Amino acid sequence: MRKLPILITTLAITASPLAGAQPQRPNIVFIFSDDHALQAITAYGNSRYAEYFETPNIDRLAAEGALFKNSFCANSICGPSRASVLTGKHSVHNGFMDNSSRFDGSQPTFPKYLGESGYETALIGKWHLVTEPTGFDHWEILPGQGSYWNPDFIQMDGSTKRFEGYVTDIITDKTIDWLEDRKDEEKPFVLMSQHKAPHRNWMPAERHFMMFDGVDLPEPESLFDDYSGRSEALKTQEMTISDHFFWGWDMFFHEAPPETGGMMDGLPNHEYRRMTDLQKRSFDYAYGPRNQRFLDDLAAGNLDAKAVTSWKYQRYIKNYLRTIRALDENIGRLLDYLDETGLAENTIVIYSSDQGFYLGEKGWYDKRWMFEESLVMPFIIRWPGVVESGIRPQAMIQNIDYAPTFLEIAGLEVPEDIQGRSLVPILENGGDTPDDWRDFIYYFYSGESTHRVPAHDGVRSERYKIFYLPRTDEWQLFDLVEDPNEMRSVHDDPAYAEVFVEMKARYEATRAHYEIAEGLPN
Ligand code: SGN
Ligand code: CA
Repeated sequence: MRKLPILITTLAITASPLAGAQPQRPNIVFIFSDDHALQAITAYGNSRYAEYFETPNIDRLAAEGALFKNSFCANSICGPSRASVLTGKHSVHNGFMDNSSRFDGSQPTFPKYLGESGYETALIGKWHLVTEPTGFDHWEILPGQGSYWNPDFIQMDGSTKRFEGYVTDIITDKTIDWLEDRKDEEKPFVLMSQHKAPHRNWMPAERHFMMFDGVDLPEPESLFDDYSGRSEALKTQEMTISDHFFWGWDMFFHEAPPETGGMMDGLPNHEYRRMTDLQKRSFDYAYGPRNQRFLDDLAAGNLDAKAVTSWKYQRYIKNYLRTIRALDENIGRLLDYLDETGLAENTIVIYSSDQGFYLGEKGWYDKRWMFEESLVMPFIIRWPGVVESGIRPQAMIQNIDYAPTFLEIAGLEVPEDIQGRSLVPILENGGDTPDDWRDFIYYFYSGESTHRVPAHDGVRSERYKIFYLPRTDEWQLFDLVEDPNEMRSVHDDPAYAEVFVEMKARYEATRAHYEIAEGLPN
């Protein structure tokens, strides 16, 4: 495989005494959400929900900047994705392999490099890397996954404070407050505003409880996938809409009815328990009658197993999109603030999310697999005066590219050990892919026990995807042109014999390039 060059910029570090003479380096506002699927962003196109649901503010950012269509994750879960963003490295090299890891905060990260060069650095919202944030002048984070309702925030002195209201609104309030009260207005800043939404358990804001009432949203074609033509492992995961939702936690019932309806018992809606009496009343007013209708139908025997799954899908997708409505509104609020204060002019704004998500495709919710829905990440960037409005770069990028991009934006050298590549050459060049850009992205999932998705790693080119499942010693190969929904692995199809050999070689070469030790993942 062609060696992927590490980009070294020759720009001087502008924290030098000469800095005053140079134009102010741009500020960076990095808006990051949790589990936002591309299928639920209108600007990404082809959303099956487009007739019913739009993301006008994210779309506005996309209209004014660049939207990367081929944007991928290195490891499709929360902590690992965040660790890759901070370090510019694959999981194996930053040490955060899965959500049971602890982030080694002593390692270099892009906020540290930027801070050392004179940026003011702040982080607000979801962190989820277990250890305390390092490299930020200011931080205020949710504990672990955080809560939607009346959330707690860990303060820099180690104490925890509770704030009444809805988490997405509060994170935006805190983001704007930080901008308002910035200590040193002479310094450029990097601000990471990181949302909990739209992560499970998909609790909407009160103002969105009734959204989509009386509407049926479209189902994905593969909602009732039988998993034929692919590894048996697709059958043994635990993330189906049909069997792996909890009555309380996911479906918003107060207690399990006598008939199970294919749902699991045991995890109540502990978000409800956090609500004030008034909030609870409003919640019950909205969900109570709908729940009762379902229970009556179930008891009357009007719903077969398929109909129950369809009902659960509706409950799920509506709540998911409702949480995104609040997210999009708040992104609009932040963009307006940047406009009104004039900050927008010299501020780069990015919208991204830690990985993609299944919205019923293949019968699933959640992520983890190397299949397209969870492999992708939204990446939208607006950079006034540099990025042409509305461009759609085609280069295959990954979250390991964000850190080197921020370094180059700040005029810093990209250290040799960073594995990603700066996107600046793409951004400055109308979105065109440089000739020496990568042809393959690498993906690694360690196979933690949550949801029982087995370990696998692989590579994807523009057309093909191959991954290896070490526990069962199996290969999967997909032709994304002939089979965009990845319904049939062609690893043993004679017509693909050559492609299979070629892709296996690419897999080995890419692993060698990123220095993935033999035996990993296991
Ligand atoms: C929780 C969720 C899972 C989800 C993980 C990881 N379960 O464990 O459904 O896959 O988070 O999500 S829940 O019962 O607690 O809601 S991640 O985005 O943090 O990686
Ligand atoms: Ca996530």
